[in-house]
Amino acid sequence: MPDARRWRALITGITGQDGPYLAEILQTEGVEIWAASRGGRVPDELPFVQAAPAIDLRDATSLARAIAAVAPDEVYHLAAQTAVWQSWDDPVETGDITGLGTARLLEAVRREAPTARVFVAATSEIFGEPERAPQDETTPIRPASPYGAAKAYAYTLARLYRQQHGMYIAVGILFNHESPRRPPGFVTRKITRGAVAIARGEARSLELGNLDARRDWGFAGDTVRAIRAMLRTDEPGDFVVATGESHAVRDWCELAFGKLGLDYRDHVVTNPEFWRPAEPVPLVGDATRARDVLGWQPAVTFEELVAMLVEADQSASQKSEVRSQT
Ligand code: G4F
Repeated sequence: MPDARRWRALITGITGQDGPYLAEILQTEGVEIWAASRGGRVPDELPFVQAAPAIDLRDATSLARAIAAVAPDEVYHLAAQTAVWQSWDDPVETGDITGLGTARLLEAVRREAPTARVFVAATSEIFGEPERAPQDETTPIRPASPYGAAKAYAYTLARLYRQQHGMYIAVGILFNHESPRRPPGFVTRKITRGAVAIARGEARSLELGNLDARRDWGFAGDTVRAIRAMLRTDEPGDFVVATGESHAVRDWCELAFGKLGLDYRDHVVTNPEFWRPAEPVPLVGDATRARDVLGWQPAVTFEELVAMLVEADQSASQKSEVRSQT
């Protein structure tokens, strides 16, 4: 007798930060995991994930082909152009990939797998310049960057598809979430990598933008637990995923350098190239709904998160030293 068909998940964005954490959770649940990426490949660290036909979010046909081939029970749409600063350099591509790409994905699901449950990743950047803090699911959206505008379109469309087509679509309004898998262009990894390099004598200074900019930073592993729970509720909805704590970039510097026995004020310099003005009303989330409906709450504290990234960067640089000596 062949095995009964297992519950099948399709993830877009497996090469990003969140995809691998999500795949690891789904694996523990016995879900059959497929990933659709641009190159049609899966990272080596995820041997239990199968590669779906390659997709390009700018090409509707490729999305329809991948969804028809996998016939998923659930789809996690994580892929996007996610760097806020890059969205100013290429607003058209950001709109095409992050905004219209979500439209193409939803349309492909509607046609090829209309009963599949869908998760769409939105972001605190849809609030942009919010009227109030903290922000929750009822806060008006006021994006302040091409990326925020593209995500606001994706968010709105996901809600419209839920209403108009009766599809099961959950939306996560994700506040900043970090991990050792975070690419180094984002401020958190930039700080921890920079601090480790300075502690090892490999660099003398670290150039940053606005140290007083504030964000609500959580651990990506906690964020994907919420994402997972969203597709396990009877009714799909919108959920803010946040810690509810606001910290400054300066706090990251103080803790990361401090953990290495350094004073950030001796090493961090500001460079206008990286400057973005601080928002008059900070982005900080109220995740009461996620707590009440999903039973979700973050497990990793801010201090633990900074320590986790510093330790990961220390161990990565020790390994690369060993490799270069052998
Ligand atoms: O690390 P960031 O570049 O992340 P940002 O712009 O908040 O966006 C991230 O989180 C969003 C919410 O989840 C996502 F939607 C988005 O896709 C992405 O994952 O910047 C964080 C803060 C900003 O206020 C920025 O002005 O750090 C400040 N900052 C100060 N110096 C810097 C730097 N940011 C970067 N990237 N580099 C700096 O040198």
